[in-house]
This record gives sequence, C-alpha cells and structure tokens, in this order.
Amino acid sequence: MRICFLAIVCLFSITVMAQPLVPFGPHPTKEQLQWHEKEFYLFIHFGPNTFTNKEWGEGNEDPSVFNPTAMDCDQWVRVAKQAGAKGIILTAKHHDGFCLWPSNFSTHTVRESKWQNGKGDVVKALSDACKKAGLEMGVYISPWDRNHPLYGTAAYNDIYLSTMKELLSQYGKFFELWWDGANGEGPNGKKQQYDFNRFQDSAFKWQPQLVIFSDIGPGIRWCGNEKGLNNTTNWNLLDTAGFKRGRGAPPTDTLNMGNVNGRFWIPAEADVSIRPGWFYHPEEDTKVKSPETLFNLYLHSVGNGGNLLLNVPPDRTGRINPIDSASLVGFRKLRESAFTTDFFANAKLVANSGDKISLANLTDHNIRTYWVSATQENTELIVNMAQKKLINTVVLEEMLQYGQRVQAFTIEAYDGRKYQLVFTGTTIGRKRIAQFPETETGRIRIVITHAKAAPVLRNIAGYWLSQIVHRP
Ligand code: FUL
Repeated sequence: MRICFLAIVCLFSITVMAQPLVPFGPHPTKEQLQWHEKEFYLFIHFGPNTFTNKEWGEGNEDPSVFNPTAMDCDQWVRVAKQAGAKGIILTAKHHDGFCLWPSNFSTHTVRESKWQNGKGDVVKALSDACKKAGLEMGVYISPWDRNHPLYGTAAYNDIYLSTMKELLSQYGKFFELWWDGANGEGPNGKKQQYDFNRFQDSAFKWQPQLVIFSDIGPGIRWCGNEKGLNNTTNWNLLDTAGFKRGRGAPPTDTLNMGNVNGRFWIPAEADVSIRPGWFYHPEEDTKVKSPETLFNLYLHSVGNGGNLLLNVPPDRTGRINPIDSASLVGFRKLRESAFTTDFFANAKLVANSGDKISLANLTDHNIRTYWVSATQENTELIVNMAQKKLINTVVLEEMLQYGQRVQAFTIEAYDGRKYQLVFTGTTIGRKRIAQFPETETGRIRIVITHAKAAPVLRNIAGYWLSQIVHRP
C-alpha cells in the first residue's frame, strides 16, 4: 500500500516537472519571430520626388522627370549588406501614385518615363539584386494616390487590389508589406474609403508569409513617431478593437508603448530617415546623420525591444550617395565594436530558482537556448565575472516564443560590500540594452521583480560602451 502511494507521488511529481513550457498570452507567429531577428533594415524612398525635390509629389508631375543617370540596385544591396542591414523595403508607389514598375493599372509609371526608354522596372531590378545577394525585400504601396483618376471612388479599391496583386505575384516573396496611414485627397478632390479588410485578405492570399505593417498591424505596428524611437516600456502587444489605420489609429503613446495586456502580438517598428527628408534633396547632403547618431538610434529602437527601419534615399544618379554609405559603414563598425567583448561570457551564474544546468544557456549567445525561472516574482540572477570590469551596459533578451513576460527589473553592481542599484527597467522583450553610469565591479545582480509568468530568458551579456545612450 505504502509503495503504491509512493509510486503515485513520484509519478505525480514527474508529470508536474515534465510540464512542457507553454507560451504565456499572445506570442509571435513564425514570420513575426523571423522579423524580430532582423533588427535593422533599410527603407528606400525613390521616385519623381527625388528629381523634383519634393517630399509629397502632387501626382501631376511629368513622368519624364524620373530619369536616374546611373541606376544601380546592386549598389543599394551592396550598401545594405555592408551596413549589416537584413533587408530593403522599397516605396514601389508613394503618395504621388508613380509606380516604380510598369503597372497595367496606371498611366503614371516607369513605362511613361524616359529612364531606359520606358523599359525599366525598379521593383524587378531590386528584387533580382536582393535574390542574388540573399537579402530580403519588402514593399511600400501607398494606398493614398494623388494621380489615379479613380481615387476617391469605390472603384479605386479594385485598382489598389490589382496593383497589389501585380506586385505580390510577379517579383517573388516579400518579407514585409508597408501600409502608410496617410489618406489625403486625390485628383478629384475626394478622399478614399479604403477597403483594408479586402486588401489584407488578398495580400495574405497572394503571400501568406507577409508581415504587414500599419498603425494596427496585423503583423507589426508603427512606433508612433518618425524619429526611430521605441519606448523604454515596449510591449509587443496591442489592442486594435475600435481603431483604424490613419486618423483612427491608437494614440501615439499607445503605439509607442503597446498595451501591457494587449490582445494581439503586434510589435513596434521604428522608422526614421538618415536625412531630414524621406526623399533625396541635394541641400541635405550636409545633414546626413553621423554613425554616432545612428548608433544612438539603434540603442533607442532595437535596444528597446523593437526593430529599426532606416531610410536611405538614393540620389538622382539612382545610387545611394557616398555620404550616406560612409555613415552606414561607420554605424556598422560602432555596433560591432560595441558588442565584441561580452564580460559575462565566462562568468559563473547563480540563480535563486530554476534549473542550474541550463543557466549556461544565458551566456552562450545562442538564440535557440534559454533558461526558465521557477518563480514569477523576484527572480535573481547573480553574474560572477572572471575579473573585475568597468561596465556600463547590460543586454537582456527574452525568449519571445513563450510570450513577453517581464514587467520590471533592476540591475545592481557589487561594490565589495554591498549591491548598488545601477538600473531600473520595465520591459525586456526581444532585446533590452540597459545602460548606466560606468562602474567597476566583478559581480552583477539582475532581479526580475515583476513578471506576468516565470521569466524565460535566452541571453544576458555585459559590455563597456564608449557611447552612452542619450535622448535624441
Ligand atoms: C509618411 C509618409 O507620408 C512619408 O512621405 C514617408 O513615406 C513616411 C515613411 O511615411 O507617413
């Protein structure tokens, strides 16, 4: 009888212990997870505005103005790769309605331009260049169209669908589809009632793997500003009920922070231009953001758990200007040198809960391995470094497959007698780059004070960065 009771107890505890780890709350799709790993990719604004020096073309520009003299999409791709960007998103159609491919549903396209005697196709050239180089591509297709004669009528929704179909069925797979919220008047002075439900269903029918960007996703959300700044509190979750794209969008601070208990996994993408404008303007050649400014934006976007979409507009030759590419290369160098020497690499880790063996997963820089705490509140991780180090940065990463769990954490540095608080943070998400005044220490304590469920972390790392984040 007693043996039988013991056997039941054993069986019960084995079953409890073997409980598989399950996601807590909303969690990313396979495509969203791949998107999270991209961190940083380029945006390309290119079209008649490049030649007319405008930001928002009227839609009545003569298509012959579009005439790059040395168009070279391979160069764009080379620059992107040199910068360490993981993809390129092209404005296939901006608000002026000009199509960078010879669309059958518009008379305002590359076909009507002088470029390559009307035989050119920028979308094809870029998609060929990306495929050759193994870089992913996305498209921006502006719903607002200041050229199309049917804009402002129900028939335009069919036109938009047809143009989208051309793009999504002729150039291979795109990783992201970008829907801008702008909705102004068309040539007949009317605004359009966009049929986004149909647009969305059709886009997924043509390319099910797409991650769709807009104010309310469904794949990813606008971060609420065009300065490249994600919030330090950044939930990958958003409530979309009652909201629309454009004017009916959630408030910008909600877009920036997400909703702590949001119903859907819709992470933030921070878009910003390397120049003041989105399109190339020669007078802005002196205003290209420096490598340091770009690195600072990286800390504010990727370092706050989102992605960075950095616009680099080709100039009138059809190439990325050398000033911009030099800055991008400098930006890459800063990222690489900042995160080369991880002080936690050979550290001895001690936790107040959870499995001891898998603690090593936290410092192996492997995104597939992770560590699970056994407690929901006050998870303590002590990092005993091999030597004392001057440190000012700790990078933390959650295992997003299991949902976003961490709500608050602190970082303390041991001064030989006691722990001194150096950082207080809220969310972690995909990556949190926590920076604090430099301190010399051999021991760091990370305490996850609040979490929605037992924290699941995949990586922790410690660095000394010569550049400290500052609010731009
Ligand atoms: C905005 C647009 O109106 C700008 O022209 C640009 O394309 C930017 C990325 O989105 O809302």
